[in-house]
This record gives sequence, structure tokens and C-alpha cells, in this order.
Amino acid sequence: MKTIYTDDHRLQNGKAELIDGKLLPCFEMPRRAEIVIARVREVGLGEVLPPETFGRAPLERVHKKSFLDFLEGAWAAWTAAGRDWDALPLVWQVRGLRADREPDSIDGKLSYFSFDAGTPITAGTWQAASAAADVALTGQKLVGQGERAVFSLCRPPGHHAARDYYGGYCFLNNAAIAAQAFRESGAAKVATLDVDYHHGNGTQTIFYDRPDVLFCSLHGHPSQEFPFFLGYEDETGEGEGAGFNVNYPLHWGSGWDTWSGALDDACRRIGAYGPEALVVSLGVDTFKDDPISQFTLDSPNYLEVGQRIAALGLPTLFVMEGGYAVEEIGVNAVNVLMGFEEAN
Ligand code: SP5
Ligand code: ZN
Repeated sequence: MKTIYTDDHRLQNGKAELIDGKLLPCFEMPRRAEIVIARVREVGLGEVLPPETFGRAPLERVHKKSFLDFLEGAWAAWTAAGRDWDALPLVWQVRGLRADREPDSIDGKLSYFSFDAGTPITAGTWQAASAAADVALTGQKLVGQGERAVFSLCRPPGHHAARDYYGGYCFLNNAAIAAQAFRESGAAKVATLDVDYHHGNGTQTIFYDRPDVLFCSLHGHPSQEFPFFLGYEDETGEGEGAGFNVNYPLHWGSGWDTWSGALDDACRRIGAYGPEALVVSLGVDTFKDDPISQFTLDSPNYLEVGQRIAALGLPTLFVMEGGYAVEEIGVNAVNVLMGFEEAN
């Protein structure tokens, strides 16, 4: 299996996130991708290729133009305001507050286009995030050209980013951008399978009213876990998209038996849908020692995850998402890919 990778991810190197009531060093750090690419090379997974550059057009198919303009210019506006630290938002537009006015000031815009204070914008954020989207798009192109599977080693991750907001360590929704690119290159139906510990609220909302992209997600129950406000079982899609959104919220402490049962059901749904391509949002924060998560999967389980995904027999793009047990992230993520290859 080929891997798409660029060092540009290092340009996203936030100082701190708001978590547990403190500003702590970012869990989403460059070392995560360094460990994964080292493991890819160590096991000889396959060729490692740099991304092509696709520009803004494929991003605009998924994200709102004003949101992309904001992301691209946020750091310049922040430093122009005299700030000398990472950019974080202050306040959000909740019930009864107005969503129809985009503020002019950078502080207002940060709040308007974000949903948490865990996702610092830094000098290199736009460059890193747009490179990650190119990593996803390059993988999509190769799968479209006939590769059975490709690993897009995206960083920063993407599945929490929606059409017009960022958060959850995500700026651009790499998996959604790739799924949309599959549609535009001729696939009539595309499935997305999100196995990250957290609900892929961004991907869900982007495709919620569409029947052409199925979204299936296994994740920490929103009654307990970030992002809290989406990911329940009764979210099944709306309008034309009714029936094409499938959530498997699982409670804290869930282990392999519970989790793999949900995976099997998701795979059954994907098989029944009959897509021409599959995009996997590959997070390994389901790991037992993940510092911010509460499931108990162990490293060998990830081999079996890959095997079960391979059994679908679909052209598959793996897109890297979360995983914060940094020293183990390489083994765990690459185990999924090795399990897939062995079953192939
Ligand atoms: C891509 C991805 O995996 N994003 C995850 C974003 C999680 N943000 C913070 C979650 C905070 C949960 N509380 C953790 C308590 C640890 N002591
Ligand atoms: Zn996650």
C-alpha cells in the first residue's frame, strides 16, 4: 500500500489547548505523524510519495468560501492585532445568539468560525492544513486510478471540521474533501467509515442531506464525550439523505467485543449500500492507553480492524485522524493497514 506524506504537517505546532480547565501542551503534535511515517517505513508498507498540489477548488466543494478566506488569513490578522501567541477563540454563538453576522475583528471571527478552544491557529496552520488536504486528494486520485488502497497520512486531522467551522484539532475536513473528489471523478456512491474515538461531526454534517455519501461512525457516546452535541443514534440523515447516516455511540469503557460488534454492523450497512469507493477516517484514539479517550482496544485488535475493512472488497482510502498515545500511534495505525494488506 502506498502512503502519501509531507513534512509540511510540522507547520501546525500549537503551544497549548484548553483541556481539563488548563492550558496544556497540545495533544495533537507533529511527533504523531513522525511516529506513524517511521512505522510505515519500518514495516515496509510500500512506497511513500509526496502530495500533489490541488489548490482551493476541491476545498470549496466542501467548505464555505468565507470560512476558507478566514482560515487562510487568520494568522496575519491575529499578528496585525499585536498578538504574540497562538490564536484561540473566546466565546461562541449558542442558543439565541446571532449566527447571521460574521464579525469584523479577528477575535470575533475566531469565535464565529470555531467550536472549541482546543484548536490553536498558528503561523503555519493554513499551510499545514491545506497540505493535509492535498495528501488526502493525492491518495484519492491514486485510488481513482486503480490502486486497491492508499494511506493518506494527513496531519492536522479533519473529521471535526464542518462546512464553516473548525475545532477538535481539525481545520479542513480531509476525508470529506476526498469523498467529494471521488464523487466528482465519477463514483456514484461513496461510503465513509469513521473509526476515530470521537464522533466525526464535520463529516456527518457535510453529507447529512445527501444520499450519495453514506456516513458511518463508531465513537464515544455524546452524552459523555467530546464533541457532545452530535453523534446520537437517532441522527439518520435528513431530506434526500434520510437513511444515509449511521451512528454507533458507545459508552466509556467499551472494549473490543462491543466495538467490533458495531464495526461489523457498520460494514454490513456499507456493503448493503453498494458504494464504488470507501474513505476510512482512521483514528486510533480508541487505544486503551490513549490519554484523552476511554475505550480499551489493544494493539493486536487493529490488525483485525484492517482485515474486516478489507473484507468489504472496496477501493479504499485511509485518512489519518486522531490517536494521542504518541509512542504507540505508529504500531496501532499501521496495524490497521497491515491487517488490510494481509487479508487482501
Ligand atoms: C481528531 C481528534 O481526535 N480530535 C479530538 C479532539 C478532542 N478534544 C478534547 C477532548 C477532551 C476530552 N476530555 C479529556 C479528559 C482527559 N483528562
Ligand atoms: Zn479522535
